[in-house]
Formats: sequence, structure tokens, C-alpha cells
Amino acid sequence: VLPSGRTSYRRHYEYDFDMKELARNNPGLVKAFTLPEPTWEGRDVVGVEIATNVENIRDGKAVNFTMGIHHAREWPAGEHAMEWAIELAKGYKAGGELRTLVGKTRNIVVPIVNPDGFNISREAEPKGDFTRFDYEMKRKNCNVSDSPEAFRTGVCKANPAGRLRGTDPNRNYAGFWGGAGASTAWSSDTFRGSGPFSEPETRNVRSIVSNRQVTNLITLHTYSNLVLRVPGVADVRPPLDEPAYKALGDKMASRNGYTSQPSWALYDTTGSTEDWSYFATGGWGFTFEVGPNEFHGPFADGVVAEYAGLAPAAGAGKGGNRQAFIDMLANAADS
Ligand code: 0X9
Ligand code: ZN
Repeated sequence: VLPSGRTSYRRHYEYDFDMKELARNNPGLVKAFTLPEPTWEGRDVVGVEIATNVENIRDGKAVNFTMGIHHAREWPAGEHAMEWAIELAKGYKAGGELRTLVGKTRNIVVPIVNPDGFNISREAEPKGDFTRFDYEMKRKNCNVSDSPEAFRTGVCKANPAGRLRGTDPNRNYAGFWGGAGASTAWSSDTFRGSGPFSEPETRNVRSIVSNRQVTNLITLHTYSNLVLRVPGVADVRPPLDEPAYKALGDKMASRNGYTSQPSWALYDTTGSTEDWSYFATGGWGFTFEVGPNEFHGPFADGVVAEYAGLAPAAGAGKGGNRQAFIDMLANAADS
């Protein structure tokens, strides 16, 4: 059972509603906030912050930052982030381990970094030459500024090539931007954008990492059952704190049954989230690739099992992503 008790994937408006409701029900502990920049289609990007005396952001506590959907079709990424936020608030009130850990930290959760893309995927309808499936499988954001026609109509979905337009937010960060494993072609699913941080979605994430004491960060994706750490490109030296960084990744992987490895071992990328955040701030960042084999499979098996550690082979009975997130939180509490 998930902390919310939900049994289906949220739609975009349900995320915003649930965050505002969580804040309303937990005054002083949970605050909902809007990130500085609206998206290309004008959507707000909403997050929650969870801490005792939540308004007192200069209390010096380490910030543990959890992100959901960068990639539109990776719906479980948003669900895991949202459920984690609910778990933190519930766990604090219930007492015990989570009360202690929440008391020592600040927790920022942004379930939907890319709401334009997610909304197209979640509400997919056929359009022009594209089937419903095409839109459901959209990955990128809705930067259509390279197309005067698309820009005029204002909605990347309405453009004939709409689902292929946009920048890959996980190739747009400044870390190693311009290198291997990212495309210069606007129609590629790994299009890096016109420059580092050319997108409001990545600038929003930067505003948190640069302005707050983010010591620990998890960015959620699907799929492949992986716990990934820097560097994302083979042609870079491992970080000096690699042994401790690896140990934390391995510990989390023992909970969810995933494989822990440096992300270049999967394939090269440049411009990904933690390849910027780690090398910019030294805070540890991990990409979780949630689930064995689908971008968004049936809700009941996938999301519940991966979150709670109920079914997946090696992680069964070890607590799943819930317990992996608690390990990350405990690490932040010690920093
Ligand atoms: O390609 C990505 O952005 C991530 N995979 S996904 O299927 N969710 O798109 C993986 C990024 C991990 N980094 C590296 N493999 N270097
Ligand atoms: Zn992804």
C-alpha cells in the first residue's frame, strides 16, 4: 500500500492539488511553493518543502532534494516523489525513525519538473499524423521556439511534429554540456537544447541546488532497475569521494534490488542533472531508474511494488524505494 492509498496514476492537476492539500493539512511542517519560472506553455512547477519550522529556511539544516518527472512518459517517477513527500509528513507525525530524520533535515520534493511534457503524455490523444501512443511516449519538454509556426500556436502538441519537438531536460544542465551522449538535432529525443540551462525546467532545478544547502539529491526516471551515480560520461575521472559515494549507492540498491553503478557504464550522457549538481556543489546525486522494463506499466504491480519493496526479485522484503529514500535521508541528516 502506498502512503496515499492511491491505485492509479495521477494526472497533472492532481499533483498540484495533492501538494497544496498536504501543505494545508500540515501547517508549519509542509509548505507548497512555486518555482521561479513558468514553463514554455506557461505552467507553474510546484514543489513541497518539509521540515520543522518549515518557513525558517536559514536554519542551517542539510537539504535532501527529490525530483520526479524530467521525462514526460516516465510516470512512476512522479508517483514515487509524491508518495515520498506524503510519507515524510505522515512519518513525522507518527513518530519513530522518520520523525527523528525529518527533524534533522529539510526535504524538498518536486514531483513534476516537466509538467508540459507530462501533461501531453498523461492526457494523450491522437493528433494529425500521430497516434495516441506517440504522444503518450513523449519524452522532452515543450520548447518549440525553433519553429515559428509552433511558437505562434503556442502548444507543441498542436504542431505537426509536436511530439518530437522540445529539449531533453536531462541533457540541458551545464555539466559537460556539449559532449558525448546528447544530440544537436531538435527532433532527437536527446536534444541538448541551444545552450546549457536554455530551458526554464532546468533553471528551476538550478535555483534550488544553487540557493539552498542541497547535500543529497535523487532524480527519478524509468526504467532499468538502476541506482546511478556520477560521472555520466566515461571520459571523466571518478570523484575523489567515490568510495563513500559508491557505498551509499550500494546501500540503497540493496533495498530496492537494483544494480548500483556509475552512469557512464549504462551509456554516455552529458548535461544530466547530477553531472551538473555534483561537480558544481559536491552534493551527492543519484539517478534511480525505477522498474524493470516499462516507462509506465500497470500501476498496481509496478508502482506499489517498487515503492514498498513487495515484489521485485532482489528487493523483495528489503523495503523498496521507500527504504532507499530513507537511507538517503539518513545520510543527509548526518551531513
Ligand atoms: O538517458 C537518460 O536521461 C536516463 N535514462 S532514461 O531512460 N530515463 O532516459 C539515464 C541517464 C543516466 N546517465 C547516464 N547513463 N550517463
Ligand atoms: Zn528518464
